[in-house]
Amino acid sequence: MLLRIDHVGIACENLDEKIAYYEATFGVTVVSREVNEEQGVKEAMLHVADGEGGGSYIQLLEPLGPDTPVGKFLAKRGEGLHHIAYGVPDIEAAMERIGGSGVRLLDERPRHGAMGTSIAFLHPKDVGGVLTELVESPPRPS
Ligand code: CMX
Ligand code: CO
Repeated sequence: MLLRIDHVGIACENLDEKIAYYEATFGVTVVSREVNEEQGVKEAMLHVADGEGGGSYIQLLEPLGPDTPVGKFLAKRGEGLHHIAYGVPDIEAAMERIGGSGVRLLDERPRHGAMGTSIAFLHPKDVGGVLTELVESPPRPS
């Protein structure tokens, strides 16, 4: 059911500074920068690797304000690992199956994620304390 680790989401105070740090330290490059008002974030995706199921990335997240998921997280816990995101082939099927097992879905239907993806979150309290995101990537050009 899971294709790969699509990305790890990392909360930070200053996106530009954190991008520069990741580029200098790990030699990764930014492949997308977006503002996602619905998620309350300014974000960058840094490419790590490509596999059969698609790419894997580091997602750096700066909150658009204090009253957003990442803003609240920073105030409570400070900078660091915010969520893990798994690639799935069919997000609606995955949500139905995982939701049916009793895990609370934070989204009733898929929302828009970075780079044209569809995303949905699972409640961290039902996943052993780990905020978990499901990601369906758009079809790759053949
Ligand atoms: N990882 C693990 N636990 C988390 C967490 C996280 N990222 N964020 C919150 N929690 C925990 C809190 O520590 C708290 O636990 P305690 O009650 O034991 O202290 C509990 O969950 C409730 O947290 P809260 O601070 O009261 O925050 P809310 O309940 O208002 O919101 C959550 C938490 C997960 C429902 C909310 O952050 C959410 O809906 N997240 C999904 C959307 C999102 O994160 N978008 C940004 C990323 C976008 C992207 O990846 O593209
Ligand atoms: Co994410």
